[in-house]
Amino acid sequence: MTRDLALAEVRLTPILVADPPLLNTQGVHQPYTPRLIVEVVTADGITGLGETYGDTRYLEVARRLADRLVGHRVSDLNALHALDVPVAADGVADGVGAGGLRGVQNAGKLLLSVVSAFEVACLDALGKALGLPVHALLGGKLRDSVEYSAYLFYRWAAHPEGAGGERDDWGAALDPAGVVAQARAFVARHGFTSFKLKGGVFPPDEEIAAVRALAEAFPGRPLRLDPNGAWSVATSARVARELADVLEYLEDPALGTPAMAEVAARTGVPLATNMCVTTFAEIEEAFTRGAVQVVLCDHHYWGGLRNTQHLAALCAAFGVGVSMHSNTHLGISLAAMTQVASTLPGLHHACDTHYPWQSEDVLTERLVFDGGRVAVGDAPGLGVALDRDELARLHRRWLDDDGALRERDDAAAMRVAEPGWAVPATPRW
Ligand code: GKR
Ligand code: MG
Repeated sequence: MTRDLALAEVRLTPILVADPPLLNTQGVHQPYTPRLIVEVVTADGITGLGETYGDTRYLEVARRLADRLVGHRVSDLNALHALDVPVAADGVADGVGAGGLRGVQNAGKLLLSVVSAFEVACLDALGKALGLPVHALLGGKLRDSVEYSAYLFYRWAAHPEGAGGERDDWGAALDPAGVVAQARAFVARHGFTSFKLKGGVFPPDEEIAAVRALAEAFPGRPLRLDPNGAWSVATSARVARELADVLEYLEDPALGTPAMAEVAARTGVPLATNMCVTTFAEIEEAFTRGAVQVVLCDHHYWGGLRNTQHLAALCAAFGVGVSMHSNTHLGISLAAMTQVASTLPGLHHACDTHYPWQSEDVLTERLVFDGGRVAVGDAPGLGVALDRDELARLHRRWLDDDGALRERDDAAAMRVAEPGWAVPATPRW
């Protein structure tokens, strides 16, 4: 039977999803984080799902893109990158983005993040139309499950008084003992065997102590530390030296390719990044200078699942490793991350995910970590289904918000606890 793969409708639903008070160099996560759920509906009535950042500037671009998509065939994935969508008019300022710590922000990256959600939604719909999982559309899976790392954060037990938000039972983690307790909870709840600590929050010696405590509690397990570029070259080199025997890699110790290249020249610890290599244009300088040994792919940054595969191929050509970055995300993205990760031949590191921190989701069934791994589904498309009641509830929260939470702003969230707080100048230490 011939399917009509042309899009008849595109639905965009911005939502606010509960987020715990996780600390980073830019402040603290807000009680609710904006995400955008994308639905593409074919003329035959097949719906494909995608998910991306939900801040207004992404939403505006997504609306423009959606307008151009009716009549577009879900199999025309290359054409998604050729649609004429004005972005610069959104006044996206160049500079290090507070929301997402994704290196320099610019209009091109913003567009790729929006396109990524449409590409995933089209692949989901195409897979459903053909009766094939997304990984089959990407050339087929190489593994039946994908390993994720426990993403440890310094955090408060609850959002500050008056900030609102949902409560959870993770407790505070503000010192080495708290970090180890959090890691044990991750193991007990999800079976993770590899750990990443988000750093850049406390002075480096405290974070070194936390990683040492993890190494003692979990001997031989892969450990990573990521201060999001908060350190000078000298501090980065010192931390690398002090943790050389326990680190799998050190992630973005210093900000930018030149600084990372200097650190790399001073240490044998592999350096990873999701900040200085976030577009194809940034690869040449970083790779030829030996600034990074591992690149964290992220389909939201790179413009989709197929670009993620292209990135992995380029990394392989240069002998650079691949891992996977995450930002606050829900199950649609976790399903997409798992499907593409299953197809990457050179993936030798556990992927990052924020999913265990998200108590809410828009799926009828949450994805499950078993032994720290997510099974690679073989059901058509992404293999996930939308819970429309939950989508409506989280959208209602977005509608009811006065606008304050519709843009992720970790510094503003921090000021609720500490009025006058400002993002520290870089390098902080
Ligand atoms: O969620 O606070 C956070 C993270 O710091 C996130 O914003 C980063 O983009 O996870 C990220 C990273 O690896 O740099
Ligand atoms: Mg990082």
